[in-house]
Formats: sequence, structure tokens, C-alpha cells
Amino acid sequence: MTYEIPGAIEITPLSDSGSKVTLFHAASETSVEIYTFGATVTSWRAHTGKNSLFLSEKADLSGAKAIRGGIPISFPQFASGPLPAHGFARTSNWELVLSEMGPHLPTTVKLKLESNHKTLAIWPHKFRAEYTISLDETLRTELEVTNTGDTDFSFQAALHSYFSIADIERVAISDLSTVTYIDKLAALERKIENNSALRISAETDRVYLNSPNTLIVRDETCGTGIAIDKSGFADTVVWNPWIEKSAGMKDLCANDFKKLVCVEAGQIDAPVTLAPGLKWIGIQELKRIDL
Ligand code: TA6
Repeated sequence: MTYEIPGAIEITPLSDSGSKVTLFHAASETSVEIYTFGATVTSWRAHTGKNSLFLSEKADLSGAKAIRGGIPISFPQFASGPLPAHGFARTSNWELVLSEMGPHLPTTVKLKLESNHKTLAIWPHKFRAEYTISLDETLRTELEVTNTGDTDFSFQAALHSYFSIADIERVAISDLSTVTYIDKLAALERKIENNSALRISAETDRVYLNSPNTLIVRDETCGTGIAIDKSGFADTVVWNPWIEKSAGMKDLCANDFKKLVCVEAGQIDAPVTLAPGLKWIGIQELKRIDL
């Protein structure tokens, strides 16, 4: 069965693994590219062709490792732990299971990942994950996790969004003021954010707990911004590797830290526990704004 829709959804088989799926939304003149490897959105382009997501020029797109940039999915674990970093979702091959478009509908695809011998070997829980990507004036990404087994399981999840910016030192993230965050660079100390406009001038790795469901990332150099709306995800991660950490990352160019900021919708501090048959849904909606 083909899921291609002329003028709306193109599928490019990749020699290494999976496919690249390109969505077009004519009315908003926007497009999105998704690798079925990791169900990773790698680009979200405005009518100008500019990618609002950061994708490293050194990103490995072969399926050998997680893609450096775009919106990798962290599931069933966020960051480090007993599983591979950020879990196995971002390095698994997802299956395209639905595509649709319409004159007044967003262009939409759905990808699915189900527990298999590889996941069960490291995470002994039966699950189905479905990831729906919808494009119109906004980019909506919805992660649904269903417990298809017969025992409870708990998980973390995040949409590890990399945003493309002109100059990290002229970016402001609002409004996280008064929100408690875990500072991963200070022995996980819990602190309170005092700035209504968070600016980054050094390596930053923070999990903001029960953060506002609407945040704005302002690129003051370009006079543009991204509005991030989330639901189902309680927390927000803010990350920039800065100079030293970037230098140790083979899939990042030395100065890339200046051109990216990660603001990630996540369910991290309070993992989700699902009973058999139940499901959890996390949604992120991105919209470009003029400042
Ligand atoms: O989301 C922030 C973070 O957890 C950082 O600690 C850093 O490890 C980043 O994710 C990237 O992780 P990765 O495994 O993709 O290199």
C-alpha cells in the first residue's frame, strides 16, 4: 500500500534504513521532512525554505545512530539510565501507517512502533507507540503510548526539539520565571528560575518542572520566534552544549552551539505509569511568530 499523496506526501526510500517522508501544506507553503528511522522530524521549512529546526551538517542519517537535530523522540527513558541514552525510540525503525490531507485539513502522517524482540530484550514491556505529525500553519506532533501487555509499566518521554537560531547569545526563552528546575550541571540541585526571559551564555542543561504549557523562543537577531504549546508533557528541558561539550560531539560542528537551542517538551520528573490497556498522549504544537 502506498501512503503517497501527490502534492502533499512524498516517500523516498533510503538505502540504509527506512524512508524519508516529506509533507507539504500548500495553503501555508510549508514543508516537513521525517525519517522513519526514529520517527525523527528533521526539517520544518517556511515558505522561505528556511528550516526552523536545527539539523547538524554532521548528523548521521544512515540509521547507525540517533539523528543530531530536528525532533528526536526520547522514550521510554529520558537521558541516561539503564537503557541507551534517551531510550530506543529514536534509534528504532518506525512504520508509516496513515497519511491524509484535505483542502481544510493539515497534511498528516502517523508512524507506529510496537514492542519487538529487540525492545523486549532490554525493556520487558509490551507497548504500542503512535506518533502523528500534522502540518498546516503549525507543526503538531502527538505521541501516544498504549500498554498492550498485562502488567503495569512506567516510562519517561520527551520531544527533544532542536531549534535553529542565528546567535545563541541573542535568544530569550519565556516565561519560565518562578519555575523550579533541576540543574543537571550542579549535581541535580533544584533551583528556582528568576528570569522571565531566560538567556544562555554557557553550557545549560535544565529540567523545568511543571512548566507553563506555552513558551516562546525569541530569536532577537532575526526578529522572529517560535511559540511552543504542549499538553500531556509536564516538564520542559532547556539545553545547549556550549563550547567544550560541542567539541566532544562528532556529529556537531564546533560552532554549532551558537546556532541551536533545545527546548524540549517532556514527561521526565514524574514518569507515567500505565496499566494494561491504558494509553498516554503527549502533544507539542509549534508556530512561527514575528516579534
Ligand atoms: O536534553 C538534554 C540532554 O539530556 C543533555 O543532557 C544531552 O545529553 C542531550 O540531551 C543530548 O543527548 P544525546 O544522547 O543526543 O547526545
